Amino acid sequence: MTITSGIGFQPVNSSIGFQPVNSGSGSPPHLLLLAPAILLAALAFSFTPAGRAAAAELASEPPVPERPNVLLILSDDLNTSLGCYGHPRCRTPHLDRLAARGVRFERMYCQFPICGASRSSLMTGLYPYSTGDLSNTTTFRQRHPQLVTLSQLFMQNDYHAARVSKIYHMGIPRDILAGTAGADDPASWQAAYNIQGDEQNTAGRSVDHSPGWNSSQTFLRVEAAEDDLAMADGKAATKAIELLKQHRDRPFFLAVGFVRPHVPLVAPKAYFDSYPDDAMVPADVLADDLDDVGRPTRNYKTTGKLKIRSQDIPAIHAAYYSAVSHMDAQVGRLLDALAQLDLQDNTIVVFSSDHGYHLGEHHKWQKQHLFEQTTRVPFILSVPWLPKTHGRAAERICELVDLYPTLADLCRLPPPGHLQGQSLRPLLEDVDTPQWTKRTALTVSTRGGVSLRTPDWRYTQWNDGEDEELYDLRNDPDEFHNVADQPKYQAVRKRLAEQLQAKKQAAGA
Ligand SMILES: [Ca+2]
Repeated sequence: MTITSGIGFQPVNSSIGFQPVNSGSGSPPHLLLLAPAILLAALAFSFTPAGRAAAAELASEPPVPERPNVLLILSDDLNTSLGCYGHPRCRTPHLDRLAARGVRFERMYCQFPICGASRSSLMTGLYPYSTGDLSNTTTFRQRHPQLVTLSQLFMQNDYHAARVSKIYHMGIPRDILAGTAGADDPASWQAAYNIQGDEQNTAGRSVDHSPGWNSSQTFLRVEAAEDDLAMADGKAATKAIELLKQHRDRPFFLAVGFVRPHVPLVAPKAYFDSYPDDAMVPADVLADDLDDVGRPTRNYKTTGKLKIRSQDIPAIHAAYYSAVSHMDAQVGRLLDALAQLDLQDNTIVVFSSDHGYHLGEHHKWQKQHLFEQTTRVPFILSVPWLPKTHGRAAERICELVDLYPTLADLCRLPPPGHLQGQSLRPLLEDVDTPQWTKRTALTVSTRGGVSLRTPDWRYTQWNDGEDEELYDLRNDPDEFHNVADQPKYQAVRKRLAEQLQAKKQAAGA
């Protein structure tokens, strides 16, 4: 048994049933006293078939740290435009290398396609109906003053928990311009660092690609004259690296929020130069696509409503991908720092986004919709000591609300009783495991919207059930044809409506 010097971890092989014997940070003499007993137990176990299999695995797998660190990276308004998700144009080499050291979740869904409500759900482990956050506010503390958030659980277990930039809701660009905390939950951190950036005022060529839409959320491109380090996400990465250096010798939970590709689309000019407009491919759309959906959603954030001109669409895509690649490079800086600081093998890295994003599919833009592009999020979970699934994709239905119990499980912290998700650990050990029983993902939205995603169907209600949408994903993966009114689908519509109702109630509606 070896002790990783200076960091206070000890290898524990959970697959053969060892419990951590050293709950404090770094007490090697106790370990040495316990070692003979553990060796005897291991020797007896090794005579069983399961024991031999476990011993064989042990030979090739890296040691399990007793108190792993957690680096949680959240991007903002990022859909699955990532190389490792098979995107044909957007380049994300650093997230791709993280995916090679972890599992990529292909069907991970957010619980609310807007920043504030999604983030408070993810950090509390509760569905939005239970947090009470059903818009862009973050008020869960009013309803749950004593709730232990994800990072608080780590704090209570003697971890250092820190936040850099946007984890709970912040208004972008407002809170970045002012360097303010937005709707942060101060109880969640021992230390919190806001990032100030110049956003749309950054020096460089600036173009508004949706000039007819007078809004702070307009598609503004800023080809910055300065480099990565001068951007908001560059500064956030720099601060996070400084914290990794400071806290490398004790267990930490570090949450780093990157604000790109949220608009304004600010990035160094070189990224924009690498995405020429004429290489972009607009989404396939049906002219009458929205004729079959309810009135509350039909006109919400459409190409027409936002006055987006068709000739500007390629430039919007190019600017979005430029911002994604810039953000990806900041992820790369964090991964490099983990390796340089010898933290690579004892740090769990999670990368995700608060929700997906439309870039013209269904004539729609941005968020708060309930189609696949807005509800599905990228989710990469890297656990260095579970290498059998590295580079694999999990195809099973999962929800962001599953993150909290997963991290508690992986770090062997006692999960609080309020959690509404399930640990993803079985999928990290076997991406096809029958142990994963979740079959539905629930996403709530504004306008009385709620959607149930199953492996084969999407069933959505708007206007508190007045309007319905049903998509047969085996035959219509692009969700073009709402079949909720068709006679032959009434049995499945009724079954999904019942499932949705049951899941809503279980989620606290
Ligand atoms: Ca349609």
